[in-house]
Amino acid sequence: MKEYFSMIDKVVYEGAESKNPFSYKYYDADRVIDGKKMKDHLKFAMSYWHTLCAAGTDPFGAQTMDRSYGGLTDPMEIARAKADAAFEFMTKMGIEYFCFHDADIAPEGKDFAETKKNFFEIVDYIKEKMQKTGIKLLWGTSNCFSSPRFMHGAGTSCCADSFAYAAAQIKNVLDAVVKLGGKGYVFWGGREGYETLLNTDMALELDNMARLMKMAVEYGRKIGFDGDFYIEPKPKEPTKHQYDFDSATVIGFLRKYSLEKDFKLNIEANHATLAGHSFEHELEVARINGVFGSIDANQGDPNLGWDTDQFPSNVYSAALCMLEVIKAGGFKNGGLNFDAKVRRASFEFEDIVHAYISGMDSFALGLIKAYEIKEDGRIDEFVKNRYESYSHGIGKKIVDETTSLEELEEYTLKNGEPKLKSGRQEYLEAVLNNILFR
Ligand code: XLS
Ligand code: CA
Ligand code: CA
Repeated sequence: MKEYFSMIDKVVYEGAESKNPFSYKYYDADRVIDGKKMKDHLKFAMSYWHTLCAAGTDPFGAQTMDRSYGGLTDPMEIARAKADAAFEFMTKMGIEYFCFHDADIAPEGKDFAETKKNFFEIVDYIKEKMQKTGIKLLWGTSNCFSSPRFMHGAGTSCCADSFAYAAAQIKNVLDAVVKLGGKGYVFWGGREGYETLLNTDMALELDNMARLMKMAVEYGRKIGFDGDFYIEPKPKEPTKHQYDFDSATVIGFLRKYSLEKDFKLNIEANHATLAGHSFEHELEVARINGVFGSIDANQGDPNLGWDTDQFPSNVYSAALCMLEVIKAGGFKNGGLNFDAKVRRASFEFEDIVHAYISGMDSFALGLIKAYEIKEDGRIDEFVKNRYESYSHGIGKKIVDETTSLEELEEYTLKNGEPKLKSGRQEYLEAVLNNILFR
């Protein structure tokens, strides 16, 4: 079989002192942290689209990367070569999960019947490779945003036929996810939003989106899908107003349509920052509302401000992210999917290897540091003490819901001005740096 990543054999942990570019400096898959192997804390996944399909185009430029897999032209041959390259890459890197859109793995045919045939042919091809390697599917999804047929949206389209087309795609991907033993199905609403209210019935669009999701749950559960459905929030791009703006917005939607039993959130770092939030904010909102599910690990660039989907190298952010994952009790069906692509000028296959090593090492270090933050205890202790006034007296009555506005007025008349304590932000930032850089 043709080799695509011939520059590596097996990438292994060599420790922080190693200068070998093709080694992990921090990711030591079998190292046990808090009773669990690093690889099970992190559950790294490869994104099929960015890794095997993205070719370096941007709004101003043509592709910079050769994705013909040795000059192939037949779309089904390319699809098989992509799968070969994907499994070669994951095996060599020690990545145990992957994620895909239907459109990533197989080409569209002349009609939906042929598209379906192509898709399941490659699903079977992938299944064989999964059985041989032990690599698992983290989640699957449907690309209901690239084709012109979704220019008005998919579940929120004004055109019922587009809605039906999306539903048909979702059905097939759910079948594939079950066939491949996957534990997740993602809804990312790339075109589920609007450009102008002048042509939009927002109420109908949102009701229809929920209808599509309900049908997906009904069908998925019927065919034995026992994993999680996810919504992946994103505020904008490609539509101006995307309905799944951020975690809080999605939670409101899930509750309005009684979908919270089957759905969790897939939080992407770059989408959080586009929404004007920090990554850890989005994760915490999901966690405290019981819908933390999975993560798309990447990072944006504040100087650019769009969805750059860069490989994550910011250890500070990775540590705060992994702290949230630890607080959530770890991943269940979810994991850390590198929804990230190499820069346009990093056009060689070797760059993909460096990108994943950097991303995986950043999150491995993030995990190590997150656990140290927890063990150190100074930050948790500070937070606990900050709210101690709710553990007794009038504070306890507030928390127990045994007081009233009348009693609180009486209390205030008697006690006068509140006695406040400092928030000590600068001290806590110093503690964090002390743990991160010792
Ligand atoms: C795009 C999204 C997309 C989803 C899956 O911005 O991140 O790639 O993760 O459709
Ligand atoms: Ca994503
Ligand atoms: Ca993104």
